[in-house]
Amino acid sequence: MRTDLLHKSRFLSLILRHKPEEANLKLDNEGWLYITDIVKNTDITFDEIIEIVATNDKKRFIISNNKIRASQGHTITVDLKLQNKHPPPVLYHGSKTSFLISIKKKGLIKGNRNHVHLSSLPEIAKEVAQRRMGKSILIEIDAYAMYNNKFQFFKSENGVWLTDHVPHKYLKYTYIQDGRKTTMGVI
Ligand code: HQG
Repeated sequence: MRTDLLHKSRFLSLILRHKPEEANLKLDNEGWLYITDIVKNTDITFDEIIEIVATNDKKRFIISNNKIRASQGHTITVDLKLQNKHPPPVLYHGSKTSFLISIKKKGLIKGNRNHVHLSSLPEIAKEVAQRRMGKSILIEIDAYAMYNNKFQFFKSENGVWLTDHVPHKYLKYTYIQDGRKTTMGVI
């Protein structure tokens, strides 16, 4: 994606997930903004919005009825109207060894976001982990056991698995070292 579009795409993420007030806008309860309002209040044109949505690597945004919203990743409260869904038996989450002591105590928590974000593919979870500095870990989640124990799972419009909290007993860790994996089991 062109650099100027990438900046605009990041700004769209900011206003659609975290701070709509940066563009003097307010999301509706389900996270939508009118495209025309974004065009009015920012330097992003209608055509650029269409191009960003179409070319976004993770399909982060969705357009419907002249409105746009982020498919996941919000820190402001929105109701995406997602239905509880049977997850694949194993899901993955990428994190950092520096978070391990806390993860061991609290499990995976959603922090500022509305959900804990999980992936059906270990490669994607690894990429998520590697967005941050430091030693990465790939965490395997026993989604099969969680679902049987009545935990709810949701799948975002762009295929990210979401849940409220993953207690430590459902986690298994793998350290990622220079692209190689070392399985450490449950710690
Ligand atoms: C960690 C991207 C301490 C967690 C990705 C993560 C994702 C804990 C960080 C989406 C913890 C939160 C979200 C605990 C979890 N103690 N740290 N108990 N439990 N953590 O950015 O999952 O590219 O809020 O491991 O694709 O990294 O933006 O969540 O490192 O789907 O579309 O706390 O962001 O999507 O970080 O990433 P984040 P995330 P986009």
